[in-house]
Amino acid sequence: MDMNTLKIVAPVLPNLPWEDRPSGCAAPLWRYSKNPVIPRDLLPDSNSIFNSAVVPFKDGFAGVFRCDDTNRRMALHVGFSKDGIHWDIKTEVLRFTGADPEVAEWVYGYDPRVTLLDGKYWVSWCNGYHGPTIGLAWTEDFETFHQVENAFLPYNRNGVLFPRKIGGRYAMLSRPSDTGHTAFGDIFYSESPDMEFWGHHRHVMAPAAFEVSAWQCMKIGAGPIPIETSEGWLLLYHGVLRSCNGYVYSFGSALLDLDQPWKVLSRSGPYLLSPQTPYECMGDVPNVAFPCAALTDSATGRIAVYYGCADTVTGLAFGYIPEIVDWTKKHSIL
Ligand code: BMA
Repeated sequence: MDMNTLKIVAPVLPNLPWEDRPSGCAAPLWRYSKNPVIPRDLLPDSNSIFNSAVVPFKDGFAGVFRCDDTNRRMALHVGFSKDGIHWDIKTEVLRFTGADPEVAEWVYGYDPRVTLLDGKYWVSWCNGYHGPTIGLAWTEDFETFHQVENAFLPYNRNGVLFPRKIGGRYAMLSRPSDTGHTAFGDIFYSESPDMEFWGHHRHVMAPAAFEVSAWQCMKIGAGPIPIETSEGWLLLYHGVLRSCNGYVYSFGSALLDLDQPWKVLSRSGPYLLSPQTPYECMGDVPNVAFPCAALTDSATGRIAVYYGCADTVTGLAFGYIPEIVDWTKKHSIL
Protein backbone atom coordinates (compact mmCIF):
# COMPACT_ATOMS: atom_id res chain seq x y z
CA MET A 1 0.00 0.00 0.00
CA ASP A 2 1.51 3.34 -0.90
CA MET A 3 0.55 6.87 -0.07
CA ASN A 4 -1.36 7.19 -3.33
CA THR A 5 -3.77 4.39 -2.56
CA LEU A 6 -4.25 4.67 1.23
CA LYS A 7 -6.32 7.57 2.51
CA ILE A 8 -5.43 8.72 6.02
CA VAL A 9 -7.94 10.96 7.78
CA ALA A 10 -5.65 13.01 10.00
CA PRO A 11 -4.12 16.48 10.01
CA VAL A 12 -1.07 17.43 8.00
CA LEU A 13 1.64 17.58 10.66
CA PRO A 14 5.01 18.43 9.12
CA ASN A 15 6.55 19.15 12.54
CA LEU A 16 5.90 15.75 14.09
CA PRO A 17 8.99 14.27 15.72
CA TRP A 18 10.78 12.04 13.24
CA GLU A 19 13.87 10.02 12.54
CA ASP A 20 14.43 8.03 9.36
CA ARG A 21 14.45 4.24 9.41
CA PRO A 22 17.94 3.04 10.36
CA SER A 23 19.78 1.33 7.54
CA GLY A 24 19.34 -2.42 7.60
CA CYS A 25 16.07 -2.16 9.56
CA ALA A 26 13.16 -3.91 7.89
CA ALA A 27 10.71 -3.68 10.80
CA PRO A 28 7.52 -1.59 10.41
CA LEU A 29 8.38 0.37 13.57
CA TRP A 30 11.76 1.59 14.80
CA ARG A 31 12.83 3.26 18.03
CA TYR A 32 14.04 6.83 18.42
CA SER A 33 17.83 6.65 18.77
CA LYS A 34 17.78 8.98 21.78
CA ASN A 35 15.16 7.06 23.74
CA PRO A 36 13.95 7.48 26.38
CA VAL A 37 12.52 10.75 25.13
CA ILE A 38 11.22 11.63 28.62
CA PRO A 39 13.35 10.61 31.61
CA ARG A 40 11.84 9.45 34.87
CA ASP A 41 13.04 12.45 36.87
CA LEU A 42 12.04 15.33 34.62
CA LEU A 43 10.04 16.75 37.55
CA PRO A 44 11.68 17.45 40.91
CA ASP A 45 9.58 14.79 42.63
CA SER A 46 8.72 12.37 39.82
CA ASN A 47 9.53 8.72 40.30
CA SER A 48 8.49 7.89 36.74
CA ILE A 49 6.85 9.46 33.65
CA PHE A 50 5.31 6.96 31.25
CA ASN A 51 2.02 5.76 29.63
CA SER A 52 1.20 9.32 28.51
CA ALA A 53 -0.78 11.12 25.80
CA VAL A 54 0.19 13.88 23.38
CA VAL A 55 -1.68 15.78 20.65
CA PRO A 56 -0.91 18.62 18.23
CA PHE A 57 -1.72 21.94 19.95
CA LYS A 58 -1.26 25.46 18.58
CA ASP A 59 2.13 25.56 16.82
CA GLY A 60 3.47 22.59 18.80
CA PHE A 61 2.16 19.87 21.04
CA ALA A 62 0.39 19.42 24.37
CA GLY A 63 -0.01 16.36 26.50
CA VAL A 64 -1.36 14.77 29.63
CA PHE A 65 1.35 12.79 31.37
CA ARG A 66 1.26 10.01 33.89
CA CYS A 67 3.74 11.10 36.56
CA ASP A 68 4.01 8.92 39.61
CA ASP A 69 5.63 10.89 42.43
CA THR A 70 8.19 9.74 44.97
CA ASN A 71 5.36 8.75 47.32
CA ARG A 72 4.48 6.45 44.39
CA ARG A 73 1.14 8.22 43.99
CA MET A 74 -0.26 8.09 40.46
CA ALA A 75 -1.10 11.55 39.10
CA LEU A 76 -1.67 13.38 35.81
CA HIS A 77 0.28 16.47 34.75
CA VAL A 78 -0.07 18.79 31.75
CA GLY A 79 2.90 19.38 29.44
CA PHE A 80 3.79 21.40 26.35
CA SER A 81 6.41 21.02 23.66
CA LYS A 82 7.46 22.79 20.47
CA ASP A 83 8.96 19.69 18.85
CA GLY A 84 7.38 16.68 20.60
CA ILE A 85 10.81 15.74 21.97
CA HIS A 86 11.63 18.35 24.60
CA TRP A 87 8.79 18.63 27.09
CA ASP A 88 7.92 21.24 29.65
CA ILE A 89 5.78 19.29 32.12
CA LYS A 90 4.10 21.35 34.82
CA THR A 91 5.15 20.51 38.33
CA GLU A 92 1.65 20.89 39.75
CA VAL A 93 -0.78 18.01 39.36
CA LEU A 94 -3.71 18.27 36.96
CA ARG A 95 -7.00 18.81 38.78
CA PHE A 96 -10.34 18.57 37.02
CA THR A 97 -13.25 20.92 37.59
CA GLY A 98 -17.02 20.88 37.31
CA ALA A 99 -17.90 17.26 38.03
CA ASP A 100 -20.54 16.10 40.47
CA PRO A 101 -18.76 16.02 43.87
CA GLU A 102 -19.48 12.30 44.10
CA VAL A 103 -17.15 11.52 41.20
CA ALA A 104 -14.94 14.61 41.39
CA GLU A 105 -13.04 13.49 44.47
CA TRP A 106 -9.53 12.70 43.34
CA VAL A 107 -8.29 9.25 44.30
CA TYR A 108 -5.80 8.43 41.56
CA GLY A 109 -5.51 8.69 37.78
CA TYR A 110 -3.28 7.01 35.25
CA ASP A 111 -2.75 5.95 31.62
CA PRO A 112 -4.40 8.99 29.93
CA ARG A 113 -5.37 9.27 26.28
CA VAL A 114 -6.26 12.56 24.54
CA THR A 115 -8.12 13.23 21.30
CA LEU A 116 -9.49 16.25 19.50
CA LEU A 117 -13.20 15.54 19.05
CA ASP A 118 -15.86 18.04 17.93
CA GLY A 119 -13.51 20.96 18.64
CA LYS A 120 -12.58 19.95 22.20
CA TYR A 121 -9.66 17.96 23.53
CA TRP A 122 -11.12 14.99 25.39
CA VAL A 123 -9.10 13.19 28.02
CA SER A 124 -9.91 9.65 29.09
CA TRP A 125 -7.98 8.02 31.90
CA CYS A 126 -8.09 5.25 34.42
CA ASN A 127 -9.85 7.01 37.29
CA GLY A 128 -10.01 5.77 40.85
CA TYR A 129 -13.65 5.49 41.93
CA HIS A 130 -14.14 2.50 44.22
CA GLY A 131 -11.59 0.82 42.01
CA PRO A 132 -10.40 1.69 38.52
CA THR A 133 -12.88 2.97 35.94
CA ILE A 134 -12.83 5.35 32.95
CA GLY A 135 -12.80 9.07 33.74
CA LEU A 136 -13.65 11.65 31.07
CA ALA A 137 -12.96 15.38 30.80
CA TRP A 138 -12.54 18.00 28.12
CA THR A 139 -10.40 21.08 27.68
CA GLU A 140 -9.93 23.75 25.05
CA ASP A 141 -6.75 25.30 26.40
CA PHE A 142 -4.97 22.61 28.49
CA GLU A 143 -5.48 24.86 31.49
CA THR A 144 -9.04 24.22 32.60
CA PHE A 145 -10.26 20.64 32.36
CA HIS A 146 -14.00 20.01 32.71
CA GLN A 147 -14.73 16.60 34.14
CA VAL A 148 -17.93 14.76 33.23
CA GLU A 149 -19.35 11.51 34.56
CA ASN A 150 -17.24 8.37 34.60
CA ALA A 151 -18.10 6.43 31.46
CA PHE A 152 -18.50 3.00 33.01
CA LEU A 153 -18.98 1.14 36.25
CA PRO A 154 -15.78 -0.01 37.90
CA TYR A 155 -13.71 -1.97 37.07
CA ASN A 156 -12.42 -0.84 33.73
CA ARG A 157 -9.18 0.39 32.14
CA ASN A 158 -7.83 1.51 28.78
CA GLY A 159 -10.77 3.70 27.75
CA VAL A 160 -9.90 5.01 24.29
CA LEU A 161 -12.20 7.39 22.39
CA PHE A 162 -12.54 7.40 18.61
CA PRO A 163 -11.71 10.81 17.12
CA ARG A 164 -15.16 11.28 15.57
CA LYS A 165 -18.75 10.09 15.96
CA ILE A 166 -19.56 6.77 14.33
CA GLY A 167 -23.14 6.12 13.21
CA GLY A 168 -24.11 9.41 14.85
CA ARG A 169 -22.73 8.50 18.30
CA TYR A 170 -19.53 8.96 20.25
CA ALA A 171 -17.56 5.75 20.43
CA MET A 172 -15.07 4.30 22.89
CA LEU A 173 -13.05 1.14 23.36
CA SER A 174 -12.47 -0.14 26.87
CA ARG A 175 -11.23 -3.15 28.76
CA PRO A 176 -13.29 -4.42 31.72
CA SER A 177 -10.89 -5.54 34.45
CA ASP A 178 -10.60 -6.15 38.19
CA THR A 179 -9.07 -4.23 41.10
CA GLY A 180 -5.59 -5.70 40.78
CA HIS A 181 -3.14 -6.85 38.17
CA THR A 182 -5.92 -8.29 36.06
CA ALA A 183 -5.09 -11.67 34.56
CA PHE A 184 -7.71 -11.43 31.79
CA GLY A 185 -9.02 -8.83 29.40
CA ASP A 186 -10.92 -8.37 26.16
CA ILE A 187 -11.50 -5.12 24.26
CA PHE A 188 -15.12 -3.89 24.04
CA TYR A 189 -16.80 -1.10 22.06
CA SER A 190 -19.44 1.26 23.52
CA GLU A 191 -21.49 4.14 22.13
CA SER A 192 -22.88 7.34 23.60
CA PRO A 193 -25.22 10.05 22.26
CA ASP A 194 -23.84 12.67 24.67
CA MET A 195 -20.50 11.54 26.24
CA GLU A 196 -22.42 10.76 29.43
CA PHE A 197 -24.54 7.66 28.91
CA TRP A 198 -22.73 4.72 27.33
CA GLY A 199 -24.35 1.59 25.92
CA HIS A 200 -24.69 -0.69 22.89
CA HIS A 201 -21.65 -2.57 24.18
CA ARG A 202 -20.05 -4.86 21.63
CA HIS A 203 -17.20 -7.32 21.90
CA VAL A 204 -14.21 -6.43 19.71
CA MET A 205 -11.28 -8.73 20.47
CA ALA A 206 -10.26 -11.45 22.91
CA PRO A 207 -6.67 -12.42 23.71
CA ALA A 208 -5.17 -14.68 21.06
CA ALA A 209 -4.58 -18.39 21.53
CA PHE A 210 -1.04 -18.79 22.89
CA GLU A 211 -0.05 -21.21 20.16
CA VAL A 212 -1.05 -18.59 17.56
CA SER A 213 0.33 -15.34 19.03
CA ALA A 214 1.70 -15.70 22.54
CA TRP A 215 2.60 -12.04 23.21
CA GLN A 216 -1.13 -11.24 23.34
CA CYS A 217 -2.47 -14.45 24.89
CA MET A 218 -3.34 -13.29 28.42
CA LYS A 219 -4.99 -9.88 28.01
CA ILE A 220 -5.16 -7.04 25.53
CA GLY A 221 -6.09 -3.35 25.68
CA ALA A 222 -6.47 -0.47 23.22
CA GLY A 223 -3.51 1.91 22.98
CA PRO A 224 -3.48 5.25 21.14
CA ILE A 225 -6.59 6.87 19.61
CA PRO A 226 -7.52 4.81 16.51
CA ILE A 227 -6.38 6.30 13.19
CA GLU A 228 -8.92 6.47 10.36
CA THR A 229 -7.73 5.07 7.02
CA SER A 230 -9.49 3.90 3.88
CA GLU A 231 -8.64 0.32 4.96
CA GLY A 232 -10.35 0.71 8.35
CA TRP A 233 -9.48 2.12 11.78
CA LEU A 234 -5.84 1.39 12.52
CA LEU A 235 -5.68 0.37 16.18
CA LEU A 236 -2.42 -0.12 18.04
CA TYR A 237 -3.06 -2.24 21.13
CA HIS A 238 -1.01 -3.82 23.87
CA GLY A 239 -0.98 -7.51 24.61
CA VAL A 240 0.32 -9.41 27.61
CA LEU A 241 2.09 -12.71 27.95
CA ARG A 242 2.54 -14.28 31.38
CA SER A 243 6.04 -15.71 31.65
CA CYS A 244 7.63 -17.49 34.58
CA ASN A 245 9.06 -14.05 35.44
CA GLY A 246 5.81 -12.10 35.30
CA TYR A 247 3.86 -10.10 32.74
CA VAL A 248 5.42 -8.99 29.43
CA TYR A 249 3.70 -6.07 27.61
CA SER A 250 4.20 -5.77 23.83
CA PHE A 251 2.07 -4.06 21.21
CA GLY A 252 0.68 -4.89 17.79
CA SER A 253 -1.91 -3.59 15.35
CA ALA A 254 -5.39 -4.31 14.07
CA LEU A 255 -7.73 -2.89 11.45
CA LEU A 256 -11.35 -2.33 12.53
CA ASP A 257 -14.34 -1.80 10.26
CA LEU A 258 -14.95 1.92 9.71
CA ASP A 259 -18.71 1.83 10.37
CA GLN A 260 -18.88 -1.10 12.78
CA PRO A 261 -15.55 -0.95 14.62
CA TRP A 262 -16.36 -4.01 16.75
CA LYS A 263 -15.74 -6.01 13.55
CA VAL A 264 -12.02 -6.76 13.28
CA LEU A 265 -10.76 -6.95 9.70
CA SER A 266 -7.18 -8.01 10.41
CA ARG A 267 -4.93 -8.40 13.44
CA SER A 268 -1.18 -8.80 13.60
CA GLY A 269 0.25 -12.13 14.76
CA PRO A 270 3.77 -10.73 15.30
CA TYR A 271 4.21 -7.79 17.68
CA LEU A 272 5.13 -4.39 16.29
CA LEU A 273 7.37 -3.74 19.28
CA SER A 274 8.23 -5.79 22.36
CA PRO A 275 10.43 -4.90 25.33
CA GLN A 276 14.00 -5.53 24.23
CA THR A 277 16.12 -2.49 25.06
CA PRO A 278 17.52 -1.87 28.55
CA TYR A 279 15.03 0.95 29.24
CA GLU A 280 12.12 -1.33 28.28
CA CYS A 281 13.46 -4.31 30.21
CA MET A 282 14.64 -2.55 33.35
CA GLY A 283 12.68 -0.23 35.58
CA ASP A 284 9.92 -0.30 38.15
CA VAL A 285 8.04 -2.94 36.14
CA PRO A 286 10.44 -4.75 33.81
CA ASN A 287 9.44 -5.77 30.27
CA VAL A 288 6.70 -3.26 29.49
CA ALA A 289 6.09 -1.41 26.20
CA PHE A 290 2.73 0.37 26.61
CA PRO A 291 1.58 2.83 23.88
CA CYS A 292 -0.93 5.56 24.77
CA ALA A 293 -0.53 8.09 21.94
CA ALA A 294 0.45 8.50 18.31
CA LEU A 295 1.02 11.59 16.17
CA THR A 296 0.36 11.21 12.46
CA ASP A 297 1.12 13.27 9.40
CA SER A 298 -1.39 12.45 6.69
CA ALA A 299 0.79 14.11 4.01
CA THR A 300 3.70 11.70 4.45
CA GLY A 301 1.99 8.80 6.27
CA ARG A 302 4.46 9.15 9.13
CA ILE A 303 3.53 8.05 12.63
CA ALA A 304 5.30 8.79 15.92
CA VAL A 305 4.19 6.50 18.75
CA TYR A 306 4.69 7.43 22.42
CA TYR A 307 4.90 4.43 24.69
CA GLY A 308 5.65 3.81 28.34
CA CYS A 309 8.81 1.81 28.97
CA ALA A 310 9.09 -0.46 32.03
CA ASP A 311 6.54 1.77 33.86
CA THR A 312 9.41 4.23 34.29
CA VAL A 313 10.19 6.40 31.23
CA THR A 314 8.61 7.36 27.90
CA GLY A 315 9.85 6.12 24.52
CA LEU A 316 9.18 7.15 20.94
CA ALA A 317 8.96 4.88 17.89
CA PHE A 318 8.47 5.77 14.24
CA GLY A 319 6.89 4.19 11.19
CA TYR A 320 4.78 4.72 8.08
CA ILE A 321 1.04 4.11 8.37
CA PRO A 322 0.66 2.59 4.86
CA GLU A 323 3.42 0.09 5.70
CA ILE A 324 1.84 -0.78 9.06
CA VAL A 325 -1.55 -1.26 7.38
CA ASP A 326 0.01 -3.57 4.78
CA TRP A 327 1.98 -5.44 7.42
CA THR A 328 -1.12 -5.92 9.58
CA LYS A 329 -3.02 -7.44 6.69
CA LYS A 330 -0.12 -9.57 5.56
CA HIS A 331 0.53 -10.98 9.04
CA SER A 332 -3.08 -11.25 10.16
CA ILE A 333 -4.05 -14.17 12.38
CA LEU A 334 -7.75 -13.91 11.51
C1 BMA B 1 -1.31 -2.24 33.72
C2 BMA B 1 -1.46 -0.77 33.98
C3 BMA B 1 -0.38 -0.01 33.25
C4 BMA B 1 0.99 -0.60 33.46
C5 BMA B 1 0.97 -2.10 33.25
C6 BMA B 1 2.29 -2.76 33.57
O1 BMA B 1 -2.24 -2.97 34.48
O2 BMA B 1 -1.34 -0.52 35.37
O3 BMA B 1 -0.36 1.29 33.75
O4 BMA B 1 1.89 -0.03 32.55
O5 BMA B 1 -0.03 -2.68 34.06
O6 BMA B 1 2.60 -2.61 34.93
